[in-house]
Amino acid sequence: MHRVMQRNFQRYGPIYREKLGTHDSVNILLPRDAAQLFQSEGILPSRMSIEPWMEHRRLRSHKCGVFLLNGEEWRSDRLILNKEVLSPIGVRKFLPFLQEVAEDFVTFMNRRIRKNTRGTFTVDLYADLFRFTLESSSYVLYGQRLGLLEENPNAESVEFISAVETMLKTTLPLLYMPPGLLQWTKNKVWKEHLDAWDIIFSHADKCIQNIYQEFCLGQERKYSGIMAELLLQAELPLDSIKANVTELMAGGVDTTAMPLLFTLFELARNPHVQTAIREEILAAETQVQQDESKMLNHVPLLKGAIKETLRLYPVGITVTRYPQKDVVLHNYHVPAGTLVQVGLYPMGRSPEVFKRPDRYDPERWLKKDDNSFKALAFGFGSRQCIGRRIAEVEMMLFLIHVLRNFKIDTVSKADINTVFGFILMPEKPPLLTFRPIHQGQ
Ligand code: O4T
Repeated sequence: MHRVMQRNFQRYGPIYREKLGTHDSVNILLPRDAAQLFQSEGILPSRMSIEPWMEHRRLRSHKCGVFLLNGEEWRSDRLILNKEVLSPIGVRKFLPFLQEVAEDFVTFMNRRIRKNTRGTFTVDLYADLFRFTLESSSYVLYGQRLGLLEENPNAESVEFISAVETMLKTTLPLLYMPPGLLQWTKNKVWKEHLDAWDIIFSHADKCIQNIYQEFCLGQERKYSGIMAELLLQAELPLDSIKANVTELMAGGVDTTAMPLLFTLFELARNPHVQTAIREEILAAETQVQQDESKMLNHVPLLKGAIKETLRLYPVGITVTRYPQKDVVLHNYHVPAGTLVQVGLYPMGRSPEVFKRPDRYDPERWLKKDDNSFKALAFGFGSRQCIGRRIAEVEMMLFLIHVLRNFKIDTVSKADINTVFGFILMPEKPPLLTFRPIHQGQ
């Protein structure tokens, strides 16, 4: 899908119309056209809905979270959630939780390295990164550790991870089915999709239940995650809290694990970039005397590396909008209600937009060049990814701890082939080698 879009832009130019199944869309890739689209949106932006997900919620009479809601319902839930999930106050409260899990990941890696004699460790980090991101998400949301970075993680959480993967993978083939046809198709994919959702919701429900019980017992009042804060504030009804916490929980696994894998791979095959970032981290440490919450504002090159990863490997390959009022894009009149897609993958690799797009060069984000509307992987404006701050802080702290303790190398320097399975993933996960940096070396 992402490569087809890239070919279409190369063939038809920076804007083209397309009909994909029942979806009629206008596709753009230039930052100034994206700016036009986003600057014309109102206070209730709406995205392409995910029909199979809506169908599941209807079938099981589950409430929708902000990802699936639209209009005033979306806005009222979103404004309440923003305070705990996206605001700097919310971030300051949950940051220490992410620090703890990032440190535990280093311990988890060292334990495995000590096991094998050679002192280095070559591993397919795919599964481990999912454990890290699920451990982080559930700690930030429920204030509870799942123990996924211990010797033998509990089976339920492992089942949850594979359910999220299955759900995402089965979403794509169902996405372009005419709505309403889903429930009549006996086909395997729809059944697999439903089963995966049921596992996701039952697991999230269990976590929510025992937080709720603890909460009702009136625990001592220290911050114990986003869910507890939402219960305390009692601005959202319990079933809305459940729906949104389930989206945050399931939505924070693959979407954060993939960019981490791609970043480690790019740093492994660009050792000078890796060294520059490691030096920036060590310098920042002395500046802030180990207070890592301040550190995040002293590592611009690391921030650039994450932007560079999301440029080349955007987790969501498009940002979609239905403009509420007519808009002019690239001198074309686009009537309200048309599905407009910003092709993030083609934009990120377009020489019209980025000089030397093939180079992994975090510095490009630090230059005074005009980078506006070029870093859109988390979307834009009031409807941007609500998990953005959790994901950014989680990735920054993970990379700070990993780069401080290990040199990363990769077996093959060849480009990774990417496939689109509702999120952008590597066709074959790269093998990474971890070499411990003994403190003070
Ligand atoms: C939509 C969301 C939060 C649930 C289960 C989600 C996911 C998931 C997600 C989060 C970005 C994306 C991109 N697709 O551009 C890849 C799983 C909710 N999510 O992965 Cl209940 N951030 C997806 S997008 O269409 C938003």
